[in-house]
Amino acid sequence: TWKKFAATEFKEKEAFQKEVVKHIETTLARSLYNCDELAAYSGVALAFRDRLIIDWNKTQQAHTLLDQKRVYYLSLEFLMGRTLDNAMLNQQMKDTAVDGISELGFRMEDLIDQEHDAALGNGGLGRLAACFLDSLASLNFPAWGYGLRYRYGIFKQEIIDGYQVEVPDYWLDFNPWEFPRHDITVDIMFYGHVRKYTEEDGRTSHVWEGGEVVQALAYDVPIPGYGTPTTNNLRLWSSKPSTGEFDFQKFNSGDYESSVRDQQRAETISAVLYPNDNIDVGKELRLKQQYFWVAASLYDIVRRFKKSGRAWSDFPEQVAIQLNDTHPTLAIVELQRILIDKEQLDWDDAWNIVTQTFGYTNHTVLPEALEKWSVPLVQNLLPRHLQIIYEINLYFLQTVERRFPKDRDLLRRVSIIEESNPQVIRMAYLAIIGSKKVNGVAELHSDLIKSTIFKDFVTIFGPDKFTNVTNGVTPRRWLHQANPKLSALIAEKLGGYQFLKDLTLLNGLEKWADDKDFQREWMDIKYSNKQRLAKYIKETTGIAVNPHALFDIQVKRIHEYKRQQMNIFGVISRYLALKKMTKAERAKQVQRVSIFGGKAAPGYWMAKTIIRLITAVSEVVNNDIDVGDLLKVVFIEDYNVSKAEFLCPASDLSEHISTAGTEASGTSNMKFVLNGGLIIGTCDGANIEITREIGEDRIFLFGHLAEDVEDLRHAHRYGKTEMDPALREVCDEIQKGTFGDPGIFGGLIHALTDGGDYYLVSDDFASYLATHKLVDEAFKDPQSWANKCIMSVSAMGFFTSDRAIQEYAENIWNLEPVPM
Ligand code: 26W
Repeated sequence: TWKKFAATEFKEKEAFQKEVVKHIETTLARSLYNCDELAAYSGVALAFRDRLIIDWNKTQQAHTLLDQKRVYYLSLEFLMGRTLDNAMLNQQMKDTAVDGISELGFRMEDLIDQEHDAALGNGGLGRLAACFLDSLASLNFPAWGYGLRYRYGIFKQEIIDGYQVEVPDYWLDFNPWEFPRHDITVDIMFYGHVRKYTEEDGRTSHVWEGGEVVQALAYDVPIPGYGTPTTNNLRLWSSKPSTGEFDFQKFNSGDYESSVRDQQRAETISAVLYPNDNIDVGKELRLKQQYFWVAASLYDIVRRFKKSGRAWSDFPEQVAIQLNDTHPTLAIVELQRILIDKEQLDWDDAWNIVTQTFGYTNHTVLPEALEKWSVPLVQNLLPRHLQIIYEINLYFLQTVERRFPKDRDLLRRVSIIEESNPQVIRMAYLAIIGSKKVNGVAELHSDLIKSTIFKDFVTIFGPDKFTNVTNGVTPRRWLHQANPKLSALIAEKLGGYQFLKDLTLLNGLEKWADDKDFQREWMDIKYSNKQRLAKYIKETTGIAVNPHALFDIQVKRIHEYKRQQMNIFGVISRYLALKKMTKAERAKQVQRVSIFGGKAAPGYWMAKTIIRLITAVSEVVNNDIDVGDLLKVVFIEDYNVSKAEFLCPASDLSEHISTAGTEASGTSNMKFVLNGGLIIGTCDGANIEITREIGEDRIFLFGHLAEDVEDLRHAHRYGKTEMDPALREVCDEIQKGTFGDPGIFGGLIHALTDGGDYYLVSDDFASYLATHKLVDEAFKDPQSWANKCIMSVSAMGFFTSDRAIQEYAENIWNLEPVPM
């Protein structure tokens, strides 16, 4: 009987329309007469959600029955963006839906625009996790993501009087893409104490007890693959008071406030995403978030494994857990605790299982971003975990000492505990020691971690433990969804959309790169994407930009190491040069629009000052009649995934200009090139591999190499450097007050002078400006420019996240796909 009534999916336009109307009238209780765009969006979303659920259930049943190895991707951030468009495209149903919805009187773009971004991440690391989920499902890998269901994602950025102002991002009013699982809860303990006792057989055991208990409630999000029914699961945990904990006694006796306070304290854990990118602040609530999420996830993973009835020694054959940076490193300690304290395994058997299960991905070498937790904090919050960490460290140091006797300094250097005051736990070291494999995210970065921050561990464990998996991006969202016209043009030439599943097929474009008609079609699409952006800029900022001008875009988190300050100094330099020119000279210049976007961490004062300088410069330059259309400067408010989707297709040039050796990989560099833009960049992160793939002639590289950085910094420290003259001129102009009260920008100037110019802006400035000149020259030759763009796209196959996931599956997880 069940089968007879099981849900079926719609395939035709009319069936789709029927589902939409049904949802609007019943699920949403609206009618034809009060159906606005939000209601229509909701109806479409619910109709697609139904289809997704069917595939999701089937996939999960199949994966459970097959009982193959699964991978669990633990990430504190999943920067998913919007879901509807992606769901329609992955199910290859968008055309039907667009048609169907227009007959109902709506435009699909408007409905898509109603959706709130799921912004549960800061930047690169969170978006990478989202691309990986897309690839895992598209390649039919059995995989789950585990994360936190923040009530507030990354703040919304408003620009008021030129300054960044943070506004809370409450995104959960209506979210059709998540399913609360009221039956899946885990009690999580904090604080308390450890009681030691002796078992009957004489062994010592430990119980952790007497702490405060908070409940984790699971919310599941379906993750569809492209062109396959495989639909994986993203499980996000939400915190609430444990049922035993909410004090009805207090409540009934009238002490409402204190009982409500308890509830709020529990809910605070998953309330808000920490808005820091690449900076560790070490707050207790953040540690609570980490343990809460890790403990709930491991409980869930272990529960699932135990249901299969296998022996513990099979655990690493059934389960791979990937740690997205060190944020989930406590999972290593928690699994060891479960195995020894709850499951009564011997330490060594347990530790063997643990170290075969985990993989650790490092995403940054910046020292200020490496997580360290204070020992007293951990002692108080997780007393049993601290004991286990000490023990892991003890056994580790003993083996090191046996292999390298008498090297006391080595022991000090590699100890998980740093002997500072207070002592701190080096989470990266714990992650390395507890994992089977450690990887960086681009070749240069993976080499750098081996030769710098993790050097000693390469000596101890040997080089094979350390590997590289260069990042990638999903071409479904970042080409097909973001740039449907270009995707269609490519499909027309390649005879279909297979390239979306095998991106190396793009190399078939090569033979069209010199074809004049093709170049024109290609550049027409670029132009229409630029027009759309120009319209958006006009509507949101009032600034009129000419879509024929060169669009130069730098969008990413604002950080000194990413050097947005160098970009805006370059813009000022260009402005000063234009001012000095005669009319005739100006007439020969390339028109440019410099576009910036990105959020500054709320407590990162320098980053906020950089934003302030950009807005100040735009104020002056955009209103200078001498300059007119030759130079416009725009700051796009509240850069997020949805905005990236219309910015990437609209660039002629994008900037990836970090100080060499500081940007682990970068992923927007890949998105921009994939959309037919050229890039200016340093020899850093994935820029290097992009150059290798597309060819040196198609990228504007400049600046010093990573290997020079140490010496250059040293020279600055000893006052052996003169500031670059062009940069000097820029600084003088700022200090003259051309861009408003120079006092505001004192910090930026100071960083270049007495501050020692840590990010080497002065050292790279001349080469940066010279390279921009080359860009101008290249842009004056539209045919050669178009050829460069097409040739670049044809060589981008390597940078799909499908390739990255395949490498993880083969070299790290030992994971097989499940064909559906
Ligand atoms: C503890 C504070 C904190 C928060 C976030 C430290 C570090 C992070 C992230 C690891 C920073 C991050 O997002 N790194 C970026 O990861 C991307 C994906 O691998 C890379 O492409 C970027 O180069 C890297 O900056």
